[in-house]
Amino acid sequence: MSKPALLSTGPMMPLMVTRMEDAFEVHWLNEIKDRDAFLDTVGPRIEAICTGAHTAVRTDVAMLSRLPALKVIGNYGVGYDSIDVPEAKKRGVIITNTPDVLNEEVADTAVGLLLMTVRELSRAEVWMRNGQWAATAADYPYTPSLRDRSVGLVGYGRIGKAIGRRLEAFGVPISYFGRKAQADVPLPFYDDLVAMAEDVDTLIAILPGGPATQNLINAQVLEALGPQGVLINMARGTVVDEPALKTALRSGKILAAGLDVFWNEPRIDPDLLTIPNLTVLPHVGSGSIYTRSKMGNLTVDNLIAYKERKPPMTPVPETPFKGW
Ligand code: 8YV
Repeated sequence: MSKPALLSTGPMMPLMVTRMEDAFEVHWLNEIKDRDAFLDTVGPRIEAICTGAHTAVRTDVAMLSRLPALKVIGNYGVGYDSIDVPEAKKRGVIITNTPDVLNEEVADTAVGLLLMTVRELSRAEVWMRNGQWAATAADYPYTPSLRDRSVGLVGYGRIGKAIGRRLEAFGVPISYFGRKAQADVPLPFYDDLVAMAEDVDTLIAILPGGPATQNLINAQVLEALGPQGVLINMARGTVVDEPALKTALRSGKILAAGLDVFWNEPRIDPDLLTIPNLTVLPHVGSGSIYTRSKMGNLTVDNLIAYKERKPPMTPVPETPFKGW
């Protein structure tokens, strides 16, 4: 049986490469010099795409219109904002993602970043490595604390709930922001983000990226969060107005921020790295060997389901499976 043609928009982890090359004729976009010529000649045969936020390639109208035989997109990650969903849907393409398998890992990282930011853990380590402990024989300056804080979760989906469970164990009260209140959730709910930012002093963003949430956390929200305010972003860079955040951090409008995600990853605004009250991580939320293996296998399982004309495990809600 001939192998269907698959386009990978960038490099993937070895276990995915092995399984994909076994089942498909794989073309690696990152290795193709003349993409235009490739899309002209091979594009019409491509039936599957494997993509992920780390490839920084948009599966947009320009790309989709060159792939008339496309049936399935396997997104390595839960967030699929790099894909033009309405266009894929219009073309009858099923999008799959990797929900649930990363919830606990991302929640662990979120709480880690929160503690790093509030208790200045990376700054304290740098201070010690630079010999300042030995030189000064002084305590590292006392830091802000998680004690007496209250957290507003910007997004209360599966990962938001996993973060909430952890914060409960930390004795930190939580509220949540969303479009509508969720049944059986006894927490304070806000559909007005400025109002929630006024009532809490810590925001954790964990909601989908894309046009609907672009710059949701803007100057007004940061102002409402106030001078003791801490912002943690585990979602997508696009949900935070980055220039407004820089101004708020530099002017003391908020106390500190911790970012795992940025505009223009991986070539982020270098000016961000000069801001001392900003803690940064290179988009490592789900980046453990354990969790990435589960995500990688689920991504390929979905693609192979197409090859075998079986139902995909995890199609996204916008493109429900109705047959191949
Ligand atoms: C991955 C993510 O970094 O799941 C997501 O949406 O952002 C991450 O877990 C990314 O998908 C890798 O491409």
